[in-house]
Amino acid sequence: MAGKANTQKPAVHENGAAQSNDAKSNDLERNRVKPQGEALRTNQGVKIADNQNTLRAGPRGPSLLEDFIMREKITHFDHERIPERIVHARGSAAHGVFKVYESMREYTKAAFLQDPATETPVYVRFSTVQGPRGSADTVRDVRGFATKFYTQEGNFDLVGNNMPVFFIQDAIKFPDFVHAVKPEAPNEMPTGGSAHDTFWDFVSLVPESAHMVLWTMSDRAIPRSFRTMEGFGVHTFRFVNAEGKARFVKFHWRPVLGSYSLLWDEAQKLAGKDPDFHRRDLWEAIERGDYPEYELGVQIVEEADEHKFDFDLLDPTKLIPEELVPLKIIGKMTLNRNPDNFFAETEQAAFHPGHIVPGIDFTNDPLLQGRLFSYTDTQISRLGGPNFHEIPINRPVCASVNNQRDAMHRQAIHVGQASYEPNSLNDGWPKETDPAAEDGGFDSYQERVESTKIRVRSDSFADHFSQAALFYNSMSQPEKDHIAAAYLFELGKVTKPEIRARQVNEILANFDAGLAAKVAEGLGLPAPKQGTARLVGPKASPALSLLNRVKPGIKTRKIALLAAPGSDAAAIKQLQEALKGEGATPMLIAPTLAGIDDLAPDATIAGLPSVMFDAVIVVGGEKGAKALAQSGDARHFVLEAFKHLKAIAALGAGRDLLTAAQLPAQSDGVATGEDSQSADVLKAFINAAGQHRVWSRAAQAESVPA
Ligand code: HDE
Repeated sequence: MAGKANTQKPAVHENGAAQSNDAKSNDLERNRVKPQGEALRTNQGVKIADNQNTLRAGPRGPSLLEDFIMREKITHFDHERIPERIVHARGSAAHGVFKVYESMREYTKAAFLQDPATETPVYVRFSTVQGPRGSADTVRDVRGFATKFYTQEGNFDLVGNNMPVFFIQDAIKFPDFVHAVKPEAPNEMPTGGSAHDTFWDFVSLVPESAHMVLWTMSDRAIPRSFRTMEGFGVHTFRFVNAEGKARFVKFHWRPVLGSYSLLWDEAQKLAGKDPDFHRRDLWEAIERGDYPEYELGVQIVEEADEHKFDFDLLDPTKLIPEELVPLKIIGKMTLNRNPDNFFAETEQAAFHPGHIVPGIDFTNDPLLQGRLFSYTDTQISRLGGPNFHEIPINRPVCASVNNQRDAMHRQAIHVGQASYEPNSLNDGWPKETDPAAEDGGFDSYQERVESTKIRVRSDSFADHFSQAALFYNSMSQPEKDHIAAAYLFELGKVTKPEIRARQVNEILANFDAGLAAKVAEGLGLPAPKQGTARLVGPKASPALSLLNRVKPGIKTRKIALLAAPGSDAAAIKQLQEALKGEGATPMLIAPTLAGIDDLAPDATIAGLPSVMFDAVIVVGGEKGAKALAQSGDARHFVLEAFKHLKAIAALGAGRDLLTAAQLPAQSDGVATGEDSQSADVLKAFINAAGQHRVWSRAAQAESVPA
């Protein structure tokens, strides 16, 4: 029996009831422990006199069990680790805010999407999927893009990926898929990658994976930065407005700086040179004040149009081409604060696609339906019980009072006799809230469902290849080349010839004969027969090519100024200023940390090699240039930058380094000039760097060793 509905504003309690926009900050502030001025104490509050020596029987005698200080410290240490996430174990996160550009009232009653003046705190965690917590950032993998919106009506988690589709159509296949992609059981190899037998065995037997595997073989799987990576909610959700009208919705995140990827050679090298490459990039950008920004876009489909497509909106292996349903940009998220403590915030953050608020609802996507079970379940073992919502990073900014009680690690101290409802002992509180009221209670969208209980995949999920063809056809030539190279790399690492052949003949040949033939040739296989799959729908969607996602300018690009003692310090200062003026991050890199006149290099060439930069300028000045030309590291630096299609400038005597590295005399994206302070060279360089890569140099770069 339901109690009397509460039409008042939700009850407010002391733990997390703040209603202001910095509610989350304040909430976290209450839990911040600052050691300044504090005495060292035990967990029971006893001041510690000696933190260096165990209590022992005599200076050379055995340690005593009695030492409660040592025992407490070591016991706590012994339990410092919690289970890492089964998937998405490797990640980093940041705080920020979200604001809608204009009211979305027409489409949804979600409070945080009503008013451009409302600033909603967010916490966003980016991740890889396959590797453990300590694995490298730049592996070929899907990236998680999980956002927790701390709205005034409770938490809304948009737990998405950087690709708009998924490998499987039904949640029951998820453990199989994850077992296949994770390091193999006998030897726990490989770490962080999918280039191994079990992954390709599984996906070659599961044609529904064709589309997503193609995405993971594309440049999307090796992003340049979390800051320049798109995000997608993947599933079709629902928006529901105050009148109860529902529409289908797909969520997208679009980075304001545009989207860019690494090259595979770069990604592999970075995995060794800086396994924290993405983590560091995000952290440093926020510390610098270059706050990452992402626009939220939605594709909205009227209920009446549900069956208008060549695919099923409930099928998570399909995207809605933007040319069919344009993206409506509705707001912006800005990440503006790094966490204080990785474990307390990022590791303990518990995302869940089932965390939704009034105005947003689910669909029957069978993958989403399974996720709705999985995410709470996994937190119970990862975070040690069902009270993980009380961990500061997970707490909503509004009240969360109910009659749930007890369980491991309970923080709230519930006051009063009644922990049930209805009750009279507490005047019936806490009470339900009428959905029709202002700040109404959550009311599930009423969808008519009447059918046979059945274990079956809908026929409307049967087309596995049309959208793979759509994606491949939408790629530019360099992107197509990268895809072929990625299949070759990965399948080349598969030890069982029959698995390689199956992927080529049963999967690739069904969506693109040219790609299949190219990969077959590389693998030494006979050219496959044309696939039998019938391909339907649009042939291409230009919005899918990353080359169409380049935004002009060099804002936040990392640019190496290569110099040595004797380089032209005045020119360096002028370059630093000019590049900073464009919003870029110039860094002075030299063979050693010895000063260049009054300038201190930021790092050595060996410490920050070319793969850590977007572009490079070799500074002028006879003596410095001579030292660079004689340095193997410096020659390698420019060779690699050339090979990785980065913009290069060489000023004055700095040109000698290009000659010493035996780079071609003329090349696209290489600006040179006699003068060590040339405005024209700088302009040409900035133009080239703004393109991110000099694709027209690709053929020339192929012959350059690096
Ligand atoms: Fe997840 N997924 N997933 N997933 N997922 C987890 O939850 C799961 C799926 C995604 O930064 C786990 O807290 C199932 C799709 C992200 O903390 C786990 C299925 C998409 C993150 C889990 C899927 C995702 C996770 C592991 C198929 C994109 C990291 C730890 C039915 C839309 C969130 C955890 C973070 C994490 C289960 C499929 C995205 C085990 C059963 C599709 C971004 O609960």
